[in-house]
Amino acid sequence: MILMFILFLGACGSDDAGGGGTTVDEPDTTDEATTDNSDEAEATTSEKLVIGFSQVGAESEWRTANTKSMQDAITDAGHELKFSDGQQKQENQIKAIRSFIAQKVDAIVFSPVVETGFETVLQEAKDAGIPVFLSDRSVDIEDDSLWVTFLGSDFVEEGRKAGNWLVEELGDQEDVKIVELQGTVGSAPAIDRKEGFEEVLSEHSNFEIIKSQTGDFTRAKGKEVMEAFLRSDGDNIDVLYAHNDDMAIGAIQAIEEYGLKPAEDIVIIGVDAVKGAFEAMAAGKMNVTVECNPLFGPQMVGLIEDYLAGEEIPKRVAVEESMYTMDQAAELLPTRQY
Ligand code: GYE
Repeated sequence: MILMFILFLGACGSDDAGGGGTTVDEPDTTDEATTDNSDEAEATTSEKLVIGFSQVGAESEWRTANTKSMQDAITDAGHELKFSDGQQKQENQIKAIRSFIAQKVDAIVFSPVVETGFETVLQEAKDAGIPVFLSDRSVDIEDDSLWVTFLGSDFVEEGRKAGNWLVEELGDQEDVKIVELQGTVGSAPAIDRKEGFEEVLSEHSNFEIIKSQTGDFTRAKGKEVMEAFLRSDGDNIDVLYAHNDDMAIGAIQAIEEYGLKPAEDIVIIGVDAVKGAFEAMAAGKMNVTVECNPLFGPQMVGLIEDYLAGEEIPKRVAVEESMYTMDQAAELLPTRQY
């Protein structure tokens, strides 16, 4: 009993060292691939944490599934969640992070709507000693000490997968004309999915992207922009590459209203692999979707707990994913969780 009491006192003592509000020493930078928190307080894993989550918005099926996964994981682990929906606006996210700092949360989960412009607020979080965990989307900031880790998908690879599928399907066809629905301007998935796709196509001269415009990752805008594409290029369009399924689904409606057959007259490629895409594929209206798995709430909570318990965390953690075609859709649809 006495020994246990001494151990308990020891644990309490070390807890004080990592208290909020103080700037912590720079972590050892000898290993750039990890964030080492071993100087920090130990044994905080069983503690109830207060976690602030600044989410992008509610723009897509993917986002809804991701929000739920994160909320469930945080509350199921017995922690308290402070949630903020940024409504796809950077200024809302900056405000939310400032409010989390003022409330002295233990950790911030942050899914940045765009890649740039968050330096100042992330520096404020660092100065307050609050660790930031990048969720789903990363930032384009040189000082990587402003966040602990980035947990999310490899969007460039998703773009490559879309491109490779297209090359396999239509590689021997002459003069293939593609329209592209981009995600939110300046967001990591829009930039990277474009880059990966173009990287593959650049090696095949029979493909040409004739129109490329943002649909902001929503069905409504996807439909609207596709209508404009059809008005200007009508029967010339062979392929639609949409940076997410919601925009593809909006575009499918536009194509039908225009009097063409989606998946037959125009090949439809989406990204995310949400239920709506499986339904469209099972109905023969969409050809393929590249998976982007949003269900990484439990993985994120694990990283936060490990970090606050003093463990070394990799700077980059990937989410595992695949891709699915029309002929697999009906069989897999009942098993899809998002
Ligand atoms: O693909 C899209 C959502 O950042 C991976 O954001 C996410 C993307 C996802 O709006 O549907």
